[in-house]
Amino acid sequence: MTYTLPDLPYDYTALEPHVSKQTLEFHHDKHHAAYVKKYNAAVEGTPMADKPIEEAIKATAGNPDQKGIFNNGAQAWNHTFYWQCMKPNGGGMPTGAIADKIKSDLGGYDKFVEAFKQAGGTQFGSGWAWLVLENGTLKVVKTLNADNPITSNQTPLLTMDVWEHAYYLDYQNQRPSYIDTFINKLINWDFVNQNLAKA
Ligand code: MN3
Repeated sequence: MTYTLPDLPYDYTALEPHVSKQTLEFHHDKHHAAYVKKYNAAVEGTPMADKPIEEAIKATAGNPDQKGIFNNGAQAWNHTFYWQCMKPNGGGMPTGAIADKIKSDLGGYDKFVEAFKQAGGTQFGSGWAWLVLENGTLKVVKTLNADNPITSNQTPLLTMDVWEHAYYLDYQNQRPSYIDTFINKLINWDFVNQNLAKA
């Protein structure tokens, strides 16, 4: 199954001033596009070529001989998910079912913010911070490089890219500023609520 690079769900300037047009052009058109292209090339002619990308990611996780499929497939999936996790005028307090669940499972919005900042800020090198559902309970986790929680039986609800390419043009080395902005100005809680409803 050829994986297609999705268009951004908003205009390239839609997240300014928090994420610049230049960042989205590089991040989507170069980085994400390259992962998609390499994934499709890596699965071509293998049994993975007929499988949905999620199946290919799960089937190749932890297999050193299939790193090309796993790394590019997971990065292709993660970025498609990440774009939807942001929206113009997003961020701040959640509403709806996720707000109640953050209260009951994580101890409230402030605790979520603390845990999410911690996850994103302490991921050494490249990776991702996530809000996931595990056995019906919310958890904040981080993953290294391309890793994705679906390989640990967790359902992703929200993610934040903390690879330098996600923020360097706009924030240089100030990853904490990018994380604060992501939380306060960008999170698309509607998308998180949709993911929770489907889980
Ligand atoms: Mn990225």
